Amino acid sequence: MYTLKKQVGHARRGEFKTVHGTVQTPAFMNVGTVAAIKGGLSSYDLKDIRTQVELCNTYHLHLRPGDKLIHELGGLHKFMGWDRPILTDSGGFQVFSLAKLRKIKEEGVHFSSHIDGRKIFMGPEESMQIQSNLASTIAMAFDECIQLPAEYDYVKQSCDRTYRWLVRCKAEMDRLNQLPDRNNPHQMLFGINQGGTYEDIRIENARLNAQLDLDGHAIGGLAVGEPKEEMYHIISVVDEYLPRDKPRYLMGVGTPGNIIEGVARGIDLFDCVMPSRNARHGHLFTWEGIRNLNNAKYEKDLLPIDPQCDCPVCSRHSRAYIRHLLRAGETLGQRLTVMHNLYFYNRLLERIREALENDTFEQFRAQYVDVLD
Ligand code: PRF
Ligand code: ZN
Repeated sequence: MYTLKKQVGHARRGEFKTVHGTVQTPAFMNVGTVAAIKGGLSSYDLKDIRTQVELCNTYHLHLRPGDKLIHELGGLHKFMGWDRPILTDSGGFQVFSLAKLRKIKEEGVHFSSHIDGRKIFMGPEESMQIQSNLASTIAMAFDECIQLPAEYDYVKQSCDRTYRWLVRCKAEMDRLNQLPDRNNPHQMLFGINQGGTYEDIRIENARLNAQLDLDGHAIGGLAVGEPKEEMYHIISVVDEYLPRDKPRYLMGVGTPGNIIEGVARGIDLFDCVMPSRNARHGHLFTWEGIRNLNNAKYEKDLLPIDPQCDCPVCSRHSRAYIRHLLRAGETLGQRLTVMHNLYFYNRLLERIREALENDTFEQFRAQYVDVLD
């Protein structure tokens, strides 16, 4: 259940209650695709870096180790040793970005596994069944994430189908939640708005999605190559049509600048691989902008990654040491940089929440939006 605590313009400071605890929003969800954060962070590390929600992937976990196994072992929370909320993405996006030889039909998608080439079928019912076996806190609807640029007619057809899939997802999730053997019989379902960059398709789709009684609404199909102004415009357009009393989630976005602008347009939840992926390549987020630790000038630098950061890494280690670890290919280097970057994102959202509470969001936005983009 979502409670709006304060609104500043379109920006929302809220609270989202789940069976696995309450999420303070706006929030950043940390991506742990295969039930692990890349870089070797454990679930107790995540608590140290103030993570509220972890995101895992239906597609990957279905392929390995298999959702039936996770169900048998008591669900994803028990399996991972993480007791806070988990959101699972539906497989829609991953099937389209990773799997080979896809064939999209009304009933769902036929594809080959990117691991062993095995032929698999996933439709809305299968996606819900897998997510129900995983027993995540929040399941995502099975959708098609359209690659841009795309023709109007294709986008229209695809969105109509994604909506029909959503109706099937809802019916299947309602059925699954009634089964006697579920590890989370209160699993929530979020719908996903699609429509490329066509305003009228986005609006029609958002209107239809809003009429279904869902637990939250995502905006998908953005940050797939369009200019950021176009993305911001679509968020503003869709914002008007989504229910005020449900959380809104912008999928796969983005830079700190994108997140600040998303919040300003009414978004409550975000996720992105950027902080962890960049970290593993030595690109660190700091309150002064991006710092590239591969740069030779850090060879003898005894300062922490970010002197303004109080994460477990910055309070202990120097740029020189971490640069050395990365260059030596030591896994500790990735672990430390990922920890810092995820902490930075979690703190960014905390500072945004504080700014909304203190009526200083516009100053915060002006101060950081360009530095952190
Ligand atoms: N759909 C799903 N997952 C996603 C996306 C989407 O459109 C995106 C788009 N940025 C990221 N992750 N199911
Ligand atoms: Zn730090």
